Amino acid sequence: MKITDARVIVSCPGRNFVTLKVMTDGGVYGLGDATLNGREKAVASCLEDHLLPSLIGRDPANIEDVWHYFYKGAYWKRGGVNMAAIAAVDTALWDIKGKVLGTPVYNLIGGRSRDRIMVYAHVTGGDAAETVDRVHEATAAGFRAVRIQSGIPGIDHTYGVPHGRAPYEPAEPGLPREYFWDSSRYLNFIPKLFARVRQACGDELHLLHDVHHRLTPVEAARLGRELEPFHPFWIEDPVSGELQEGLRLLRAHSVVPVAIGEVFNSVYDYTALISEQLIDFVRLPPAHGGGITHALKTAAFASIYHVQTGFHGATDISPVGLAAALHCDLALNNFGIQEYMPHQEVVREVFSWNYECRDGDMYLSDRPGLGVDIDETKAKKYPYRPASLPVNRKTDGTVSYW
Ligand code: EZ4
Ligand code: CO
Repeated sequence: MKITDARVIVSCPGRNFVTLKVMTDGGVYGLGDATLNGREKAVASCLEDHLLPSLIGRDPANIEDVWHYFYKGAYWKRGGVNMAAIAAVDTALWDIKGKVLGTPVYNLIGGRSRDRIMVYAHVTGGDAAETVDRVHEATAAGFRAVRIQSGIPGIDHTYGVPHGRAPYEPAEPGLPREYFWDSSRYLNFIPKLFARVRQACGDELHLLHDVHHRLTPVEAARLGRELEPFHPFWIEDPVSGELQEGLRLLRAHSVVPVAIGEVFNSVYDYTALISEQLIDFVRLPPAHGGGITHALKTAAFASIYHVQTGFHGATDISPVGLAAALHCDLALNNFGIQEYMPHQEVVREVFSWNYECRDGDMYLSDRPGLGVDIDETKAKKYPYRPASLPVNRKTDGTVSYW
């Protein structure tokens, strides 16, 4: 079998998605997600200008060889743009292999380790009272795990806390907006939020929280300690991921479980964090970390140290990327939990998929390959629209992490 053609489809049904479609002489094609929020065109160019010309003519069956050809052969290794492009190629080849063999991808990577995939829902309120109300709505809908985020008293507009019930998209049209941040107000508030939610919802519900990389290591240690009585399932990105040493300080002072890595792009970002057992969950999803091939490698390394997966699954991962994560979730022994933020309704016009969320669990059908398709005619109806993630400033104007 030979790869005959490959094209990049950039489409904006409600938000921008970059999808790779790889065609073969057998008539079978495969899809990969190449969406990198706010850097869509860079990944499209990486594919069109640099990877795809040397992909044409190769045998799609040789996934491991193609992966290493692009990873080791590039000379410039790693990087978000490069690894998202390699991920798209890799995922498309797994999709092709599944379709050719007539079996779902999870069957090619170990089969089912479970029947259903526990997901966590996003719960966000303007304040603590509204957050509690929305947690009740999520548990009524069957979710057993929720990520709680809330507006912070004294901070005007916080990233990740949308106004009202508008569909939440992490990027907004146009140039980056600027939001404000105040760690001291945040640290004073979050333990109170957890106390209220625990009191209202009892001990069983899994509570997660995303710090969005904003704290210094010692601030993160304080947060970890103060949240311990409410036994969170995890706190996510407590410090910026590039400071691996920061996790040592947090770990020395708190037993709060830690999830990290949605902005990572390879197993090498994790070597100290996993081998020193400084974290508990790996967030790097297949779509941003070299595809299914590299996600399996990262997960296998994590499993040796009893670290589990908790893949990123926000709406800027397309249905193709989410399906790739779900096939891994079903197959991996050290699966922990999967993030799930439903796509806007309009996304169904362009993509069709084979997963379904019921009562807080995700189920995958046994459709061969990934089980996701794209309608290219519909995709053309929604041309690319520039959108950006916001920039955070401290209340005195200093640019900060977020
Ligand atoms: O900020 O996906 O855990 N989820 C998140 C997301 C990310 C966006 C960035 O593109 O932190 O909301
Ligand atoms: Co996050």
